[in-house]
This record gives sequence, structure tokens and C-alpha cells, in this order.
Amino acid sequence: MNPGTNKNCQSFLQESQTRVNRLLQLKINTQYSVFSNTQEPDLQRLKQASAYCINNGGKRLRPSLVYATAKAISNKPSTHDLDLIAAAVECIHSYSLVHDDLPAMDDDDLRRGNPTCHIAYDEATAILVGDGLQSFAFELLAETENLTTEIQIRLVKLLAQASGNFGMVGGQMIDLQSAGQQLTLQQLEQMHSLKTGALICASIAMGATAAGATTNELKALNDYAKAIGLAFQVQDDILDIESDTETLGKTQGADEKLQKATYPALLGLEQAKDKAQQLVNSAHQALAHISGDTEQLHQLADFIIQRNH
Ligand code: GRG
Repeated sequence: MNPGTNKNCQSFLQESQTRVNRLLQLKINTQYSVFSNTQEPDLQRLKQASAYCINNGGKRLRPSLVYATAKAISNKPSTHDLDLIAAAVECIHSYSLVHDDLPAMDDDDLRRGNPTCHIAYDEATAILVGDGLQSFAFELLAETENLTTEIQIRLVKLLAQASGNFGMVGGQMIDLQSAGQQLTLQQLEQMHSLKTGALICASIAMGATAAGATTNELKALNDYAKAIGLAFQVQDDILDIESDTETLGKTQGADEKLQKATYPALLGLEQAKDKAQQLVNSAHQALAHISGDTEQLHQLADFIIQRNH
């Protein structure tokens, strides 16, 4: 955990990690239990590789946002349903990292401090792991038990839109196309709002939707989400310069090596830091419109720019 992180936030993040990790482990085991009797070695390899990519020490920021948002709105959703929603979001995130690391994309060999999936296994397996995690996410959403069908469908739509062509996939495409090119600040912002911002926004919108948020609450939370989503990316760019490979758990300096447009490259390091802080300030302001317990959302906003990996 980061040395600078508030103690309450640390324990909340740890609690969220425990909850979502337990659910994911249980569901992966259940999913494959039907095959283990047949001793099917190829599926065992897929199971092992999927577990490798899911259980490798991610911060679980997006699940934490699901939990914190739901708490800010109501205690309506059951613990199990929230765990399923949090796990679904994390599966999409983990799949995106597995595919992002592939040679055809960012071509990285280190992720969360371990060899990337295609290095530990092989490229074809890594592609299938990502594909499987993506489908698994929607299966988990379909397993929620105490939500109305209308809410379930809204959750499916939120996650599909955020991860699809007009969300994460589209953002990744823009990112790949723009390597080596000069982007304006506006273009950079648009790319990140799709590539990483959309899934962060969806985590918050999904927690809020499951908890029965009103239109006004959804709007305030969307403002919060957009601000922390962008702050997250600005901080990621800063860490790529200031941190080291061991702390990051991925290759430091990769942005520069791939000639990626970044906030520090466009604004300068100090101004990038100011921008991250301004975004977090506006996230705090957005929460003023929510009357429930927003303490954890405030802490997560701070964590996003205090994190060291
Ligand atoms: C392959 C369709 C497709 C999309 C990939 C999200 C993404 C799009 C690529 C990730 C590239 C990257 C490293 C972006 C920087 C922001 C980011 C998502 C960092 C990793 O997220 P964390 O810090 O990771 O939440 P952990 O490991 O803690 O889960």
C-alpha cells in the first residue's frame, strides 16, 4: 500500500480487495468445476492463466469505487450482488490489461510485478484469457439475485458501453493510432476519457444504479467520476516518469519509449501535478450534492493522486 494513504482509506481498499478476490476465486472455481472431472488439460491451462491474471495483486480501485458509491447512496443492494458487480468491473479491467500488454498493443513483459500473461503462458492463451474474462464479466452481472431485471439490464448496458467501441476499446484504438504523433490537450483528454475514464465512470454509475440513485445523484456522481478518471490518468503519466519499475509493477518509462502523448509531455511535470490536484478538488466539490456517506469517495479521490503505483 502507499505510504501516504490515509489509514481509513487503506483499510477500506484492503476490505474491498478481500471481498472481490474471494468472490472471483469462488466463481472461477465454480465455472471450471464442471470441467475438472474430465481432467481436460487444455481448459486447466486456461483456468490457470485466467487465475494468474486475476489474482496478481491489482489495487482493485474500480471495485472499491462500486462499493463506496453504493454506500453513499443507500444500503439497498445485497453484499453478494455488490460483490458480483465489483467483480464484473474488475474482470473487464483485468482483460484490458492482458490484451494491452500483448505484442500487437503495448508489448510489455511486466504487469503488477509479474511477467505478463503472454510471457508467463503464450500469446494465444493471453488473447483467450482476455476474451474469457470479458464474457465472464457479463455472466457475473446476470447472476445478481436481488436486483430487478430493469436494473440488471441497466448494469449490463453501462458496462458494455464503457468497455466497447465508444468506450475503452475506442480509446485504445485512438491511443494506438496516435503513437508518435503530437496530440492537443483536448485530443489527449478525449482519448483518456474513453480508454480509462469510461470504465471508472461505469464503476461509479453501476454502484449508484444498483443502490437506486436519483437522476440528480447520478449527475453529481458522473461529475465526480469524470474528474477522478482524468486525475487517475494524469497521475499514471506522472508515475511513469517519477516512479520505478519495481514500485510500479510494470515497466517504468514505457510511455516515453512508445512515444506516447502524456500530460507531463504536454504541460510539463509541475503543471501536470497541478492539474491532477485541480481535478481532485473538483471531484470533492461534486460530492457536495450527495447527502449520504461520501467519506470513502472523498478518500478514494485523494488516493488516486497520492498512489505510488
Ligand atoms: C485492450 C481493449 C483494450 C484496452 C486497453 C485500459 C487500457 C485499455 C489499457 C491499459 C494501459 C494503461 C496501463 C493505462 C494506464 C491506466 C491504467 C488502466 C492503469 C492500470 O490500472 P490500475 O492502476 O491497475 O488500476 P491495477 O493493476 O492496480 O489493477
